[in-house]
Amino acid sequence: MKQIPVLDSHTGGEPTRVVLGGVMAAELETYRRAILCEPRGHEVLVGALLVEPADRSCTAGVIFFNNVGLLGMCGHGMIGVIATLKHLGRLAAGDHRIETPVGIVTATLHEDGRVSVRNVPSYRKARAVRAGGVTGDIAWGGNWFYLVADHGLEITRSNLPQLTRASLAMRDAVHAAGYPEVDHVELFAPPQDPANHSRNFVLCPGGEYDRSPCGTGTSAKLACLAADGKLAPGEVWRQESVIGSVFEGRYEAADDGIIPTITGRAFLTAETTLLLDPADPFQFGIA
Ligand code: PYC
Repeated sequence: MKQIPVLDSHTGGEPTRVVLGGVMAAELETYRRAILCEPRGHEVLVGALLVEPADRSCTAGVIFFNNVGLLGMCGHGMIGVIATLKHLGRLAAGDHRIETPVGIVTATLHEDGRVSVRNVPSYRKARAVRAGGVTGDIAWGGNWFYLVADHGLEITRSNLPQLTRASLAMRDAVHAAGYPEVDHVELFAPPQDPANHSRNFVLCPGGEYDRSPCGTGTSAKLACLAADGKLAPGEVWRQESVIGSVFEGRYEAADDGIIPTITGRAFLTAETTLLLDPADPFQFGIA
């Protein structure tokens, strides 16, 4: 049987499964669903394959993936990767450069276990794009987002089916409006906790919702706030998720955009070895 050792964690409720061996980057597409999907996982899982970095100044390289393909960057996932590497004794508190397919990020492991991710440069590509009866911005934060505030929906757990349906329709509409690169939709509402600035619902590429406030989504939000002059460099933005977990974000000004830093915390949940039996008709997952 093929064996794939993994370590699971969650960051603000959103799970990450770090692949520690058994799969090389060139084989990832063959094993992607086996690692993430049923019967060994579930559609919400984000995978992180550790690879040798091309840039030797980096501690590690990471390829993020989900139930439908690869992700450019993943904020909650990067926080999970750093917590995992700390658990394994492979890194200590301090700054660590980590290579991703969309650029190098710097992850700082704090003494108290929190992790800050200085993300790739982020920017707003288009403002006030009308699609599917709503208006929103298109922004890059390591993945592509359509960010919408005028949706008229309650961002609550009891409203998740409606939020998911509406966001899927908005994504189709924004593709038809000329932005086929958008694979995440982010809806905003006032926070439930007055200590925070905003609450969001984030639709992920495979149709699942992000339990965390989404690190790349919060980066895209910071880029829009900066472009509108609504948040100053260094000022803290507390983004609350649909389940109430929080990321803290701030940014530095950069040419044509910003460099966001997102802070959160991950907790380990399982250490296991996945087994793929050649006799199992579902050895590669239920697609
Ligand atoms: O935290 O960037 C993120 C993320 C992307 C998809 C799920 N989480």
